[in-house]
Amino acid sequence: RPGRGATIWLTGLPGSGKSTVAVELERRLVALGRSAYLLDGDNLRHGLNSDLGFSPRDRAENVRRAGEVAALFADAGVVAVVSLISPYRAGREEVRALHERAGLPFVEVHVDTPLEVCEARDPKGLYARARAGELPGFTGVDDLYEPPSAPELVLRPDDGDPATLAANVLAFLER
Ligand code: GGZ
Repeated sequence: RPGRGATIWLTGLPGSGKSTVAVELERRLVALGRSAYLLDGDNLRHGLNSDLGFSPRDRAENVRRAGEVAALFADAGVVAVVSLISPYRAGREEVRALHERAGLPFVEVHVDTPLEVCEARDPKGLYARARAGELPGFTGVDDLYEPPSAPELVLRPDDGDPATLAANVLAFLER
């Protein structure tokens, strides 16, 4: 095995920038010769999780499956970079416990971009649609986001652009 596997779990509001950081992090890991693989919520919902919507129950199942898959990658020696809103603390804690039971490193990263900033960015226009009532149950508007209570790492927009934030995660991993 070229290196030890791990799961890097990015959680945050829609538009927080977690997917952009995740892409950059995966790219940097591969450039360093590590085997890394990106598991993005939006992509998983086209395949593995195509049967799931956004009810609390479906989100919990979405997080559970992504956690199981990430643990398999980590067990195979791959760094799984997961980008998922994963809004509920309990679900993330279950994924953490799964990794701990298996002796696999789990790094929870809170992409802590304030709601106002996410909403101002609104890269896909989803906040606007949610405010107009066209997207009921949108995280941050009328659905809950529970921030992590003890994440390994917090990334804030003031800390820099996505490339810098990805570099911060790498620096944390190297310690
Ligand atoms: C939140 C939603 C919703 C609702 C569609 N709430 O920015 P995006 O568009 O591309 O990424 C979001 C994605 C969220 O999927 P996740 O699998 O990460 O969510 S969770 O962890 O909560 O299961 C967003 C889009 O799906 N989207 N409707 N109602 N995000």
